[in-house]
Amino acid sequence: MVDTVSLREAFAERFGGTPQLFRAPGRVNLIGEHTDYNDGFVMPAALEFEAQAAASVRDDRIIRIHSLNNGQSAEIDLSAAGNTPRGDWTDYAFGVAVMLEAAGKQISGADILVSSSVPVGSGLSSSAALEVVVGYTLLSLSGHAVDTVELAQICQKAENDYVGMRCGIMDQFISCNGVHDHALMIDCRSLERKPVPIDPKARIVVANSMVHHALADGEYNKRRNSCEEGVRLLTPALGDIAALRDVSFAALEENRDFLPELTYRRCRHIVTENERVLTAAEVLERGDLEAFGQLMNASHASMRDDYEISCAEVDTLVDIAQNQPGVFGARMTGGGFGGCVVALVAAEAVDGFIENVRVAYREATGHTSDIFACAPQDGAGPLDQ
Ligand code: GAF
Repeated sequence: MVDTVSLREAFAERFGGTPQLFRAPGRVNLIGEHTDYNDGFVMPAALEFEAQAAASVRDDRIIRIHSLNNGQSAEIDLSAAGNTPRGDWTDYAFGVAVMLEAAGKQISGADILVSSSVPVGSGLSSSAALEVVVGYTLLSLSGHAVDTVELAQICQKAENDYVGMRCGIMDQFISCNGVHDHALMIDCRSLERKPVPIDPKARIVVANSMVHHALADGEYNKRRNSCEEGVRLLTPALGDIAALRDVSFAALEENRDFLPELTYRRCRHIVTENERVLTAAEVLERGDLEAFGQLMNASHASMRDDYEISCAEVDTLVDIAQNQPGVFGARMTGGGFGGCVVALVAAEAVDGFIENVRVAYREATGHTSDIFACAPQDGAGPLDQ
């Protein structure tokens, strides 16, 4: 992570003047995968990894952006008609500017320098962190109060309609609304949220498989289509269902003959995952870490076997993690096809866990996993000046 002094200096060198600083975190999801776009439940936490922006307002309608991560610069003129995606990282930033305007939030031009410590392609939401920090920055520089629920929705819209990735609301929502030392139980239909404290006896540990399979976005959209197909095919039997959130496991089982086998398995992941998240929130509240860990393990099995979004390296990493002393549970986190594994580990066992998992995963795959214990953070905001 770049320190704030260096961030200011880099800004002054590139654009001149004194910037304001903002931040937006990446996330890890403890449980509830692919449930967000089914109007269901998720339980992410915001991470220490974050996107940071140094920015100042301009007196025209041009947004210039420079990334310290890749050294690239780009600009967009908000007053010009027909700003279209370029197919690169700038779409996450400019897409948010375009969607803010479309939502009726007139924004000023700005010079923005961004720097992010969220590893790209690791399933920790580097894109949502970039969207949210840019959105927060543009709103603040333009004198708008930031409504963090609305900002999450606008950033999701940017990703859906400008970038072309049909993601749910989870990543943007937790980046906007994370709570220090807590996971956040989110109802992705009502957008109600409840902070759930993490028992100090346990630590959230994230291990990066260091692989990312390129088919991720296409497969993601296919999973969404399967869920929508499930709703369509179940509607005649179940009546008015808006999303798989409205289907109980018993109802799914009774009506499975209406679904092709693959669609049935996709739906079974979502329906059972929603139930797992609801139970997970209950058991975490009463400090039953063993029960929470079992739900994490079951979630992984469901992602691997029913939703088929895991891959060999991630399964190996999960298997190694689940079999360490002091581990309550472990599962893949994020969209899938590589990326990170999250484990809940007894506080006193964390050091041994990190060492053992690193060695065993390297022996099994040749990859050296980045592994770190996390302390959940607050959502986006100004960066300490
Ligand atoms: C990605 C998406 F962006 C989220 O909306 C969510 O669906 C997640 O995959 C899977 O739970 O991070």
